[in-house]
Amino acid sequence: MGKDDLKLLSMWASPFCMRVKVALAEKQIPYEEIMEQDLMGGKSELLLKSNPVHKQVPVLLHEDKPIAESANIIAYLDEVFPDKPLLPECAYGRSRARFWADYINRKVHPAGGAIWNAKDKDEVEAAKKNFLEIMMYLDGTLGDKDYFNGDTFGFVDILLIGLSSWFPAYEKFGDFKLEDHYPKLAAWIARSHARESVSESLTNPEKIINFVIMMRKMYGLE
Ligand SMILES: N[C@@H](CCC(=O)N[C@@H](CS)C(=O)NCC(=O)O)C(=O)O
Repeated sequence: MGKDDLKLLSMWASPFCMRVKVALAEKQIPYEEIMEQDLMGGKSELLLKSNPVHKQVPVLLHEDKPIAESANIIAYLDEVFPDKPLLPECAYGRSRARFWADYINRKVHPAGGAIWNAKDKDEVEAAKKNFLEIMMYLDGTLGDKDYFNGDTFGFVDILLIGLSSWFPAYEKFGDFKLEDHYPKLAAWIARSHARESVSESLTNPEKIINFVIMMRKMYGLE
């Protein structure tokens, strides 16, 4: 498999792109990253052609064939490159992984976005409460395990750890610390960040916070 076979249409602030980068790093698959710098302004022809339905990054081009939606891309990589599997071996384990993947995909990023998008203190408090309720179930299913599926870092960990790149921004604008509410989940973040695949794929939190400040100004929130 040469580097030219896989291209990732990406954007530095996208937690969904970060997920795919973590998966590629875990599986030690070489690829070329093509940064789509300007998602708000001009999207490239390549992105529009590769993901005409959602027009979003990430898109993985495998031998020029486009695959969209981060969780779908990671499941595809796991099927096509079965070394170092990310999804559990047994059907029950895979079904649980897909259940939590769906929960994370639907809930976490929008709930976090509501915190930094809030117009006033009451909205911040309501958004923070909702976010923490969502995290409660994730903390519960993680329990005392090192990773969501047990001892090995896998599919569900990757989906959530990508999104965790924005958690410092939620904490800043919501004025809370996740570890005060869910120490086990906070320890899981620290444990996951100690992996090279994660530390090298996630954007520095300060850069994300500055990006959020820029968007808040753009939306007239500060
Ligand atoms: N469900 C998608 C979400 C991808 C997504 O929201 N991408 C954002 C960047 S973080 C994007 O491309 N936004 C541009 C737009 O929506 O126009 C996935 O998991 O890949």
